[in-house]
Amino acid sequence: MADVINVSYDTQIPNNVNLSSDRKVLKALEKWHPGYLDWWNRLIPRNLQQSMVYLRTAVSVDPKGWAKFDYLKMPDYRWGILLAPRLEGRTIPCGEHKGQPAWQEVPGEYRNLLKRLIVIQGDTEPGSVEQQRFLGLTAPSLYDMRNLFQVNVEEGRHLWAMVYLLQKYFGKDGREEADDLLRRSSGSDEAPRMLGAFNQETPDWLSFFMFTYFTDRDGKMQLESLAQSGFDPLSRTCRFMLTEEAHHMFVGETGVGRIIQATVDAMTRAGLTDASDINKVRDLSVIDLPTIQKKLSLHYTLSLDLFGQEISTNAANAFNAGIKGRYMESRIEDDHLLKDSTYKVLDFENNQTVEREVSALKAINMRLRDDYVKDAEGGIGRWNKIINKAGIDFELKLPHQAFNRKIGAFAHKPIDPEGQLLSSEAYSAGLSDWLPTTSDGDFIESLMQPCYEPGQYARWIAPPRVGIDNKPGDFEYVKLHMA
Ligand code: BYC
Ligand code: FE
Ligand code: FE
Repeated sequence: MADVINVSYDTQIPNNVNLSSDRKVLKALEKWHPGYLDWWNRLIPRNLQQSMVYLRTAVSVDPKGWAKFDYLKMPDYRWGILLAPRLEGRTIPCGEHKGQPAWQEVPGEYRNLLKRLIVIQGDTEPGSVEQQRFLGLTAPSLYDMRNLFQVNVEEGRHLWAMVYLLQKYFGKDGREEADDLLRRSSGSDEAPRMLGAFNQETPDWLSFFMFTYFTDRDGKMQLESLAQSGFDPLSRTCRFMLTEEAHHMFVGETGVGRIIQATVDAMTRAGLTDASDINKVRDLSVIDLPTIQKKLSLHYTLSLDLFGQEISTNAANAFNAGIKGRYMESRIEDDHLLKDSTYKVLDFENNQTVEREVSALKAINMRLRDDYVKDAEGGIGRWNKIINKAGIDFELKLPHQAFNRKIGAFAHKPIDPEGQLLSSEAYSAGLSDWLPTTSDGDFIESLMQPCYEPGQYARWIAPPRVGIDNKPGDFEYVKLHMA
């Protein structure tokens, strides 16, 4: 049967996986659906749910035109199940089954390994929406509010994507896992989200933009490696999710860039050139550059933790099984088995950070993290250009990978942003210079006043260069429902 490119609407759940003739899975999804809607409706504040938002909805998996823009209320968003088209003759790209036909059903021996990865992936998606649930109330513009909600509904769809895999391929325990994805919640004491970064607060819009820049980028890298999976339905799902992911990182990069722009513009108008004179800059109602650096360091290091241990048997097993590949696996020129090759990992030995050559198989997480760091560096350079252009002497930097870590070789070590091991006293004393403090948070929060006039922007953020879907500057991206 030919692959379906366009979404079919003959069931409640838009899909291109022929759900209407897959009664068992359709029934399971229909049973799960009300719980999902209930989760969504309880999450986002009511008057925002009633507002008309100019959103894109995926209506096809054709790269040339997969999305349609229109006004709708978020609860009416059509969360669909979309898999990228099957690639003719696709084979398992790596590990001991390399070259065999990709699996269309779950390989029994890897069932638990596969299920665990799908559950972890699925757990992050609703976690992020929970973290961002109140930001609409302080949106700096309708444009930004719309982008927030676009990211939110798509993360909701990513949850659907993983729930579909669990319900279609993992029987009864898949259905239980799907229910648990709605039971856990970000920051909860009894049932928190699985990975640390998804239990942190996203208290303000600077955090939101840093999160979408750094943490959604972990999402991109993990999805890229799952898109290499020998389990074809997972690969196809992740390939389509990546289409949506690009916008999330765009929101993050341009959001931070626009905050920096507003800061340097305000400094220039006031004749300030010293970025370290925090109070004078804050008096202008913009966010000072050192505080932006602290937020950057926080979100970057939280995201590094999402790559797991530098040396990992789990990761070696997943690669060897062909369940998870490397970033751009098919473009790497080696044997894709890694039995005899080595890779350099960062480690901590004799109280120093060192590079150590280990089995490449065990270093799969480290390699993905290295690819992530390279990918993340690009935007930092572009942010620094905005600062340079304004003639201000300040440079944003990624801190050393050993700083502020909770997972891996550097977990809980008193290492500063330059990678130097300190005494625990010196480390504690330095923290307020390196990571956001309560008073930094209070200051940012004081700026978080909603700005809901079409075409208007809060003072601390510059307008975007172009609109969404080529809309003009004063376009009303959200028609607010005033309760
Ligand atoms: N927090 O051998 P290791 C996204 C555990 S983001 C808590 O390194 P592995 C998104 C680990 O589970 C992408 N625990 O493990 C972004 C293991 O426990 P067990 C999400 C952690 O499996 C923004 C033990 O420590 N997707 O999509 O190689 C918005 C040993 O560790 C953590 C994925 O992550 C942690 N940070 O690596 C919305 C893809 N790290 O099993 C969405 C799926 C490690 O010994 N996940 N542990 O009890 C994976 O591929 C891997 O599970 C990990 C961990 C990379 C996360
Ligand atoms: Fe996602
Ligand atoms: Fe995302």
